[in-house]
Amino acid sequence: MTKPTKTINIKIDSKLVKNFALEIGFDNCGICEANLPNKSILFFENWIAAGKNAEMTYLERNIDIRKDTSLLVPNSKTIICVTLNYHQVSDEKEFYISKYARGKDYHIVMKEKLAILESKLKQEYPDLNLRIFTDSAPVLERAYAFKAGLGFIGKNTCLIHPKLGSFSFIGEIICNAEADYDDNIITDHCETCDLCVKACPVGALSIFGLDANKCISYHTIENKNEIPEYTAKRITNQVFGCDICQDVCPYNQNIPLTKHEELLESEPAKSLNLNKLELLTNSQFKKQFISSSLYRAGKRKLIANYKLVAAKK
Ligand code: B12
Ligand code: SF4
Ligand code: SF4
Repeated sequence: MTKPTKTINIKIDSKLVKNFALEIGFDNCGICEANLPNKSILFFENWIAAGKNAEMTYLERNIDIRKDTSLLVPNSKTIICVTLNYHQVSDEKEFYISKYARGKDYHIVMKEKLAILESKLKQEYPDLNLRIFTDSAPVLERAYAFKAGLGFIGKNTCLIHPKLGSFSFIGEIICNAEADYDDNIITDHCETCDLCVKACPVGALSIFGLDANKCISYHTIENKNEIPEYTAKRITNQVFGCDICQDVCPYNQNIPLTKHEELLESEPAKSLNLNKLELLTNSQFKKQFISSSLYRAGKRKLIANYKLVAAKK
C-alpha cells in the first residue's frame, strides 16, 4: 500500500517571525504573498527588452522563475523579506570603494543570519519547506520587499524606507506556508524630487529605470571588459561601485549607522591600494579577498579601475 501524501497546511505566525527576525539582528522584516503584480514583471521585461541590462545576460534567463517562485520552492505561498542596514560614513576618498563593499561580503553576513531564522522556523514548524536567498537566485528582491511594506522604489531604483533610508541589503525566505500579510505598502515618496537623476554623473537614471550601459557601479564591478569611454570619462574616484544616487537622497540624511560591525570598513578594503594589489599573486588575492565583495571584480579588474582613477589625478 502506498503511503498517502501528507498535505502541508500550515499558517505561520507573522508576529512571531518578525520578532525572531529582529532578535537575530535584522533591521526590518515584512511578509508578503509569493506573487507579484503584472506591472512589476512588465517593468523588468521592458527593461531587458530595452537592453538596459548591458552584458548582464544572466538576467535574461529564468524569467519563468522570476514570475513564479514555486519553481524555487514547490507550492510557495509566502515570502519573508528582511533588510540589513549597511549605512556608514561617506568620506571623500581619493579612491572610493562603495559603502556596501567595505566590510565582509554581505552575502555571507545575510546568509548567516537567514540560516538562524530558518532554523528557528524549522523548530517551530517542522513540516515547513523553505529556502533562503540574497542576490542568489532569479528573485525580484526589491519588488518583493516593496510588496512586503519595507519601503518604496525611488527614482534611483533603490528600495527606500522613509526612516531607514536605502543603504540596506535585502534577503528573503520563501516558504510553502501561509501567513498574515503586510498591507502597509509604502507608496512613492519621491514626489517632485529628482536629486538623484540630476546627480548621476552619467545620466543613467530615467523613468525606465537604471541604464547599466552607462552606470559606474555596473562598469566598475560587473563589466569584465574595458570601461567604455563615455563612462570612463565621467568616473572621478570610484574604484568599486558608486553611491552618488543614494548619497544625495534626502531619505539617506540623518539615518542610523549600521549596527553590524562586520559590514563596517575592514581589511582588505581598508588599506587597499594599487601597489598592494599589483604585488599580490592570484592565490594570495583569493586568500585575502574571498570573504570580501571586492573578490567579485577580480584582481585584474580592480587594478584597471585603480589605474583609471589614478590617471585622473
Ligand atoms: C543587476 C543588479 C544590479 C545592476 C543593475 C541595478 C538596477 N537598478 O537594476 C547594477 C550592477 C548596476 C547594480 C548596482 C547596485 N546594486 Co544591485 N542588484 C542587481 C540584482 C542582482 C538584480 C536587479 C534587477 O533585477 N534589476 C532590473 C530592474 C528592472 O529591477 P529592480 O531594480 O529590482 O526593480 C524592480 C522593482 O523595483 C520594480 N520597480 C521599479 N520601479 C518601480 C516603481 C514602482 C512605483 C514600483 C511599484 C515598482 C518599481 O520593478 C523592477 C522589476 O520588478 C539585485 C538582486 C536581485 N536578485 O534582485 C541587486 C540589488 C538590487 N542590488 C543592490 C545594491 C545594494 C546595489 C548597489 C547599491 C551597489 C553599489 N553601491 O554599487 C548599486 C545600486 C545602484 C542602483 N541605483 O540601483 C541591492 C539593493 C538594495 C536596495 N535597498 O534597493 C540588491 C537588491 C541586492 C541585495 N540583495 O541587497 N545592481
Ligand atoms: S550608481 Fe552611480 S552611475 Fe549608477 S545610477 Fe547611481 S549615480 Fe548613476
Ligand atoms: S533623491 Fe529624490 S528622487 Fe531620488 S530617490 Fe531620493 S527622494 Fe526619490
